[in-house]
Amino acid sequence: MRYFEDLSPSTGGREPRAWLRSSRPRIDLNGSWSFKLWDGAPDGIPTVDESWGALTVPGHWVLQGHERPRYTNTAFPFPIDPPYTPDANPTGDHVRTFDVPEYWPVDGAVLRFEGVDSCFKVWVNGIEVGTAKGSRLPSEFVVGEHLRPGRNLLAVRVHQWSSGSYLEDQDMWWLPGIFRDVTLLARPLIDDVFVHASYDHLTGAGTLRVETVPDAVVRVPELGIVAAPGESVAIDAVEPWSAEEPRLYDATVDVPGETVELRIGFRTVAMVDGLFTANGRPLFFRGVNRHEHDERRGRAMTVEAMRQDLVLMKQHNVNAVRTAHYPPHPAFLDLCDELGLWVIDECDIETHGFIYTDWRGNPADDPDWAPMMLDRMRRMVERDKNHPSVVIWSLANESHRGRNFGTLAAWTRERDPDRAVFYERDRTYEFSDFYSLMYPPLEDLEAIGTRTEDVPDETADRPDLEARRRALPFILAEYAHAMGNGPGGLADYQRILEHYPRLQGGFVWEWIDHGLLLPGATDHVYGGDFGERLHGANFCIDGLLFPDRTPSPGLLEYKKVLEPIRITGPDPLTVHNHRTFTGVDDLTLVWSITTDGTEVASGHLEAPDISPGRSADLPTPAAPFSTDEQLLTVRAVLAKDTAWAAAGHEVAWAQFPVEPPAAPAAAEAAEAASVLEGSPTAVLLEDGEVLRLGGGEFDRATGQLTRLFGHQVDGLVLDLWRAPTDNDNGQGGRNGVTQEWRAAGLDRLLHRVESVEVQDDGLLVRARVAPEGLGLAVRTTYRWRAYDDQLQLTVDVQPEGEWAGTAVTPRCGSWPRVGVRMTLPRTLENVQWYGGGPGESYADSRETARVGRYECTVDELQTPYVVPQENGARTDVRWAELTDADGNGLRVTGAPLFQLTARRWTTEDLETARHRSDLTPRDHIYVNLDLAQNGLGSASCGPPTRDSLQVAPYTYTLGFHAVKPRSAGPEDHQIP
Ligand code: IPT
Repeated sequence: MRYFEDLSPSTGGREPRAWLRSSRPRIDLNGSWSFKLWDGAPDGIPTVDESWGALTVPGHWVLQGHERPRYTNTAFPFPIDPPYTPDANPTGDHVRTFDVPEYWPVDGAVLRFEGVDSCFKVWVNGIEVGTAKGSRLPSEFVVGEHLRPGRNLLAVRVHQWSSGSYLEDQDMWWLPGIFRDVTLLARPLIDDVFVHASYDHLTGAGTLRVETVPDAVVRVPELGIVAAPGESVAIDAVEPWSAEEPRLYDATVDVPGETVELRIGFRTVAMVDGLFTANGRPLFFRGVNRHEHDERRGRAMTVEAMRQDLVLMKQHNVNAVRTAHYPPHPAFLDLCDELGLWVIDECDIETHGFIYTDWRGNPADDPDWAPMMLDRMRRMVERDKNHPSVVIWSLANESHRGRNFGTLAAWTRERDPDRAVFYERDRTYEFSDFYSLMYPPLEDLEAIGTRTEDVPDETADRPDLEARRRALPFILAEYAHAMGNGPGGLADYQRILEHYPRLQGGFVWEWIDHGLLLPGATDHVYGGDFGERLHGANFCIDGLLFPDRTPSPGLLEYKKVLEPIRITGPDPLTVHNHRTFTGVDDLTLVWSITTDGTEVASGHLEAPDISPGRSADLPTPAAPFSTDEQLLTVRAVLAKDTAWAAAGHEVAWAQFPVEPPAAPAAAEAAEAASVLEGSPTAVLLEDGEVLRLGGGEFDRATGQLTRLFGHQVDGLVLDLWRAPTDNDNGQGGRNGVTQEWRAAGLDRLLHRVESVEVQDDGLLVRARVAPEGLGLAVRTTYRWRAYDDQLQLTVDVQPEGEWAGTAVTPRCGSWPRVGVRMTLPRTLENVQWYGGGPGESYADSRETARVGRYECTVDELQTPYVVPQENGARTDVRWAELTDADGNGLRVTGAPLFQLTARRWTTEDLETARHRSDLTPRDHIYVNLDLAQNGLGSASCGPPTRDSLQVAPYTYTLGFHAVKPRSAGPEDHQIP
């Protein structure tokens, strides 16, 4: 059997060990290598000739112009024929020379690969030294005897497919290659180090024991420790490590000729009374699932991008990361130690594609595969065992139930009893210290919180296992599928997660969109873009970051709902500390009061020190008198710079309406007068085919608005449609609403004006809005009136006919939106509004929208989802203006609120576009003024949306005004 198809994990390699920062000499072998791609696995030793090209290592050849990347979600892109691979097994030969200096200690030197996807063989100076599998794990070969001073030749043959691929069916791009660092290390004298650093929260004492080679000396200068290997040293008082205060102590391990540098964090994790604790306190994970992804480099991550990920997580109140679904580059965990994140380190095992054999032949349940699986677990645990940030070992993802997990869990517990073990997919949870699920509906989560969940089928006749499972704490391994526009509903999940102690937090799926930018391209590609027959489409474009690492609105919403400090009020104004370990003395509280969006007062509040879990009341700032809308905004910001944000960075905020002091009678009267009820002040003029009312001109025959305060407008009609989001579409048609919306014809509504009635006080247009081919309809009236400088429109909507469904017509229970659409001249491209912002918001993703005055251009209102879909709505808008460069334009007011969307393309353009570049600006601006939109949800992989916009009668009112040039208010917020 060929080595890449056998079940041996690797041959000729060294035993796994920790990733160490050593003083021993090393030669960096990253850089430009010679490269040749073969269709299948060639024989013989790679030999460079003129047909070879160059390739950058670390890197994936498919992202450097050789063949193409491939994306499938669950399906293996080869027959399920374990352990075999198809003959067409792309194989990349990589060759480079390197110089070993005369003085360099070749004896016992080790060649180390941090990650090669998926199987490789290595030759040094023409001598085969070994093979390895396990893409996201290190391999080491002793090569010293084959080296010589001067020029040496290194050849690596990488097979895209191997028996190992059956264990690597993660939902991500298939990206072969030497994608992590390659290094030649002088013989390690300190072979391995295992740090055990615990913390006793009752006494504040620490214990340190470092296992390493016999003659080494362990030093922690700051603590005055000089210890022998294996010696247990008690320290009376240490500062513990936590994600909130990631205190690290520099340490060294020395032998003559080698120093290893360590950063030690003292912390103890334990299960106490059915809860997972660190340093004596139950942890609460505000987490994300993170794949390694770079839009150009794939999984060949730079350290800068890793740091950027973690800085962004910290800035967005994320405190935990699950390394979905494989061990990350080792430098990532160093950064987690340094910046402070709790880590679930997940092994490189996923056999998901066996769903297509109904799990027949699943390697996880086949003892023949146990050695290969255990090899992976050992390589992860040994490599990462010294990171205080890693608190949980995850055996795998999505590999069903299998006996081999028992082997992995037993070995792990034996080797490292000081951490917990996690595996989600085995419904008995026999080998896991946690109960866990993915994407449950809220009701299920609530039942788990109260321990009233249904018994899983798998434990129904195993009372012993069921009793064990029911006692376990719960982690929500994945939820809130952030595909496209969404997720919605984060606040609902958070409320439940925080309410029940058994629920120890969750991990949103997922951190970053996997869109790839191929050389020279401007659009991000996803599955199907190369005409592949089997692919996962855009299912991996489901992150909180866009592929270029710009935060999406979903991440901003997550930041808000995760706030570890909560501010409630306004009277009493209370600050709640939801942190686990630390007080709030790193924060400053600042407040401001705005009147109609303009700041009129501001100040600081002295925050008393509040211990974790406690709260304190503060004096509510007093507002000056006003009859206009007044809002108090209180923000908790960092008082000092940290490693991940500068002083002033906002951690939490809240906004409250200010109750004005009792208003003097005159002011009340003034306020009453501004309410637009009673008699209209302008009358309708008939002028041939044109009707004039206030600033509006209408077509006599159709009742259509044609001009507004001199600006040409078109097509102001009822609109119920939006470009479906990925979450509207559901998963394979399940749980989504798009199908139902299309079945009800909402994507093909036609309008028939029934009457244009000129009335004493205005114009009444009655219309029937109904889909092609169906009998249902929406009776719509547009009532126009004019008051002084305002033209007012009241839209009344009455559903009629078979919305509830009949034997032949499916039920349609919700509408995408209720509002009007209209077309404006393209020059009215400057937008100002007073309402929710600065970014988009939707019914179930609006916690982060703050009421204020904002301005930007129509182009800047767009959210650049990789796959175009509904986006960019601003909610709770009191008024909005669209003006041209000279300041002429229109103002729209709500009564009191509306939702604004404006773009240079139509909803239909947005709906049919598959990539950003499919959207071409048209000659107009298309504006939607809505009463409401359907929620977003996360049904692309999850339960149906809860915040649905019911099919029902609605009435709402808008006012239109002219805008003339004036100077902008100095307080207007700019969208950054
Ligand atoms: C879950 C996978 O674990 C994850 O890798 C990803 O594919 C996610 O779904 C959806 O994007 S599997 C879950 C649907 C049972």
